[in-house]
Amino acid sequence: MSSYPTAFLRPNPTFIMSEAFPNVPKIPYEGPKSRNPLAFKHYNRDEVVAGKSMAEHLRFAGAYWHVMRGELSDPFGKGTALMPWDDGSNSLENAQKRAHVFFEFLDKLGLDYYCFHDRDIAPEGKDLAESNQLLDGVVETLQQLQQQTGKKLLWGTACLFTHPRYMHGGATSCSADVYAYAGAQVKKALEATHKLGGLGYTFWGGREGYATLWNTDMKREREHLARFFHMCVAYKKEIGFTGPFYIEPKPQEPTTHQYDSDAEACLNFLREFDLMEHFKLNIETNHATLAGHSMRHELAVAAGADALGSIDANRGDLLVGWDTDQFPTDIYLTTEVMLEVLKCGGFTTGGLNFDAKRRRESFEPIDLFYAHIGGMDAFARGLKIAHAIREDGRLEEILKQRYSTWDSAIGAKVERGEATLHDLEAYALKNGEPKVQSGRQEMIENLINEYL
Ligand code: XUL
Ligand code: CO
Repeated sequence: MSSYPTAFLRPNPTFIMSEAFPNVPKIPYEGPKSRNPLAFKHYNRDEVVAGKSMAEHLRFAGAYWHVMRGELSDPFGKGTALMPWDDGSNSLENAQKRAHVFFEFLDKLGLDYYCFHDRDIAPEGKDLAESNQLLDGVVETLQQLQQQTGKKLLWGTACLFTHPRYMHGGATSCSADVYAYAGAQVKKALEATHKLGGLGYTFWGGREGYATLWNTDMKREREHLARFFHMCVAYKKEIGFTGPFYIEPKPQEPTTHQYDSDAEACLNFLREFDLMEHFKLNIETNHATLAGHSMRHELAVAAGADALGSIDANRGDLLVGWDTDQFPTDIYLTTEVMLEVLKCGGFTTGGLNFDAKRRRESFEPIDLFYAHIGGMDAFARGLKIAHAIREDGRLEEILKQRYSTWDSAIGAKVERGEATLHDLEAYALKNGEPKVQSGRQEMIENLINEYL
């Protein structure tokens, strides 16, 4: 066991909310005419849209790793972010202080949820036992902060990609010893998530893939990953954690190829290894576009399999080929996302987690607020527009008409699973040359623009 002094593991009993952002008030809703950059123009948390408040629909979460640990480095330069509250040390006290600052941030923005990796909230110790102890210390602080503020954990996860031991992967490592270490780390992260009442638990396999096939036994690695997930399912049941597991697809970066490359690949994996009932997907915009898909495509694939669990809200840059994790500000994008979310009945355990970071040049703490305000307002508009499009009903009617031949005669027979090729032939001979209709794409796009 580690000899970390237990006094440090006790959270501060007096608990005083820090004032890391003294010049930032609680962000108010001031409406579209406001010119105050520290106010919401569209996100009015209690305003009811389609029978639910905006806050209930959108379920915004702050990402601990970006807000508190994002130094804003890029592949060519070191971090620029100013974090005056952070002493830069790996001490437990510093980690606990950060947690207080984070909750001040959540509170001022009115973010109801948050997400973390184990190693964002607590430092890595000299060995696994000490790392676990440090994590316990911060989890206690977070538990207190949640109780005081009513904020909730949307999901937790384990960081199986930063430490050099994971250079070949965690659950797909060529080393069984590393695999065991990864299992131990996930076990602890699951316990932490459960203790904090987490609504879900995410697996993002950043290094679960390969750099080159020359040194990789892909079949074996995928089977190891499936066994890993089955062990996690068993442990989840053992501790009574009832939230869903999410897989977050991404095609590459840092690997050349990640096994969870896109929604279809994830669903195939889950079906192949009999894991479907335990997992949903956490779809991230910039990962979708890196995979060569639109965000809407990935959401539709997940929703089609009844596996749309949660969303990592961000966007990429058309001109930059890596995961830039920018804040979502494009109303067209947020409208498409909210159309898909509303279509499948809204979030249950999931939400919109801002897995997004400021640009390296936006290095002041106040920029954290501008960034999130913009993302929240963009999604509030997306929600309202998506609802208006659905209320209007014209789009739905166009789709209904487009597929109307499936509602009767041979179409209905096929859908009921009662048709054979003999039936199709008999019908086609009698029916003659089929009449085809215009897809009306431009007309539909014009219709959508009426709402923007
Ligand atoms: C990395 C990424 C992660 C996951 C959680 O691209 O999106 O932050 O969301 O591990
Ligand atoms: Co993410």
